[in-house]
Amino acid sequence: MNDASTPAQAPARKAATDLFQHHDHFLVDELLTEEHKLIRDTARKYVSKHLKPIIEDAFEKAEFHPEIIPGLAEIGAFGPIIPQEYGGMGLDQISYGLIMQEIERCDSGLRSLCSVQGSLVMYPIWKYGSEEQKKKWLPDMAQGRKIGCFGLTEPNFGSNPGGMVTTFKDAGDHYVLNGAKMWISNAPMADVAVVWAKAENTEGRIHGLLVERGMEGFTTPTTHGKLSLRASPTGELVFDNVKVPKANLLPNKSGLGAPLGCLDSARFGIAWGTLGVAMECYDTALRYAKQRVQFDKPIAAFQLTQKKLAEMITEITKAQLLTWRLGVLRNEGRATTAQISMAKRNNVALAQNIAREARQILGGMGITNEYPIMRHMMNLESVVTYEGTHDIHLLITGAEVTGIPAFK
Ligand code: TGC
Ligand code: FAD
Repeated sequence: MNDASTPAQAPARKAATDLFQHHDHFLVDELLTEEHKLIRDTARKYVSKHLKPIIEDAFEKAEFHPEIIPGLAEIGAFGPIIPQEYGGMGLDQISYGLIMQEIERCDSGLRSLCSVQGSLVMYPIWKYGSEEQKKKWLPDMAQGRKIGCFGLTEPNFGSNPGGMVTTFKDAGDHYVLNGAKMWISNAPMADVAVVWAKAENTEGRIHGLLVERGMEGFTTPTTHGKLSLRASPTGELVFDNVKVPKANLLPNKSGLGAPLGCLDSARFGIAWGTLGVAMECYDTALRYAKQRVQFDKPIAAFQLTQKKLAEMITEITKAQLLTWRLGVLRNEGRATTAQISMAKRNNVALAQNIAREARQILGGMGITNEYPIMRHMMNLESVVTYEGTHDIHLLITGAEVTGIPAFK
């Protein structure tokens, strides 16, 4: 795929690697503080200089490049909202969202790395962990010296995690953990897994356990053959009588609400991230359409191309406002799970639609890795499924507006 050569008459790929142009149709930037803009622009420059040049190769070879980890830590990608006393940056929710927007502008798999590390591992340790657990893990994770993963999904329990069959039992001075998790981002390289399991001695109440690489009976086989999110390592977590020290149980919250609380934070990051994908695909298509000539005119001059572009920027603008408002509500501690669901669902679907239309504008070039669009399309097939599928988020909204949950 890397050998694909650009035909002489097609616009050069340079457009796709330049820094993103602002298409700020409703002056949404004015809603951001100077600090927000600085954080976003720093992330944007890092992504453009260090991530965009390696991503097509990493995706094609299904390889993760560990050398990007220190740079990601430097721009605050790992747990940006974690307080400084634990090594985080103590940023607000909008800053967190903007960093995810810039990273996912490059690739959803790279944003996955950061979502899992920050929202699904550091967040539960910070919110539900003991002081010792926070001190042991958070500073190293903020710097990317330790990588985490989050084990909720099981082979037979995806959308319905409450049915999980992974269990642990009290064995005196430790717990014994048995079961398996599937589809776990970062699993093959993680130093620690936040694992959700039912306690046998409390009628199956769900708890979080910190399971560390090297514990006897704990393995993390890699999942192969993914045609989506190829730059993000995925694996299983297998527990065969793993002895977990009692000090590794997250003591301050239990029940299904504990993992679902982490998902609120990660889904919020996805809402921002997929906005970045939509912006990148729109930007790529707009530049291409202005340069590509057919019937003696740039294709941007044809009404049907303009319809596509006009609809894209309209949807992006609406989503920017929705997502910014959600950030304000989260900063105020007022955002609900249903609001987060609506934003995650809306923004993933709009990114899918925009990517599909953008690919059409690029004609045949749209299917090559000379441009990022087809890769984004493939990635979005994971993003629309993980962290709650498109339909589960619809049902969460439906339950909120009717008061009647329709999941079961
Ligand atoms: P339900 O009865 O609604 O709730 C059970 C208990 O949880 C409480 N709760 C919450 N608490 C805190 N935050 C939230 N967001 C909460 N939502 C619910 C609720 O109050 C209740 O508490 P209690 O005390 O009454 O017991 O639960 P349900 O079993 O009916 O399920 C509802 C449903 C379907 C919405 C939920 O199970 C769900 O969201 N399913 C989707 C599963 C999912 O999103 N999995 C994601 C796995 S992780 C992942 O994909 C990572 S990908 C990362 C990457 O690579 O980027
Ligand atoms: P299912 O739950 O079997 O759903 C299949 C279909 O049935 C979907 O269309 C769904 O919407 C529909 N459906 C299910 N229930 C209902 C209902 N009540 N009403 C109507 N329709 C319904 N999980 C983790 O724990 N940690 C991770 O790090 C992680 N990373 C992932 C990375 C990737 C690349 C992928 C693909 C998944 C990852 N997941 C992770 C798992 C992910 O969260 C699940 O795939 C997701 O929750 C859906 O579960 P499932 O695949 O079992 O699908």
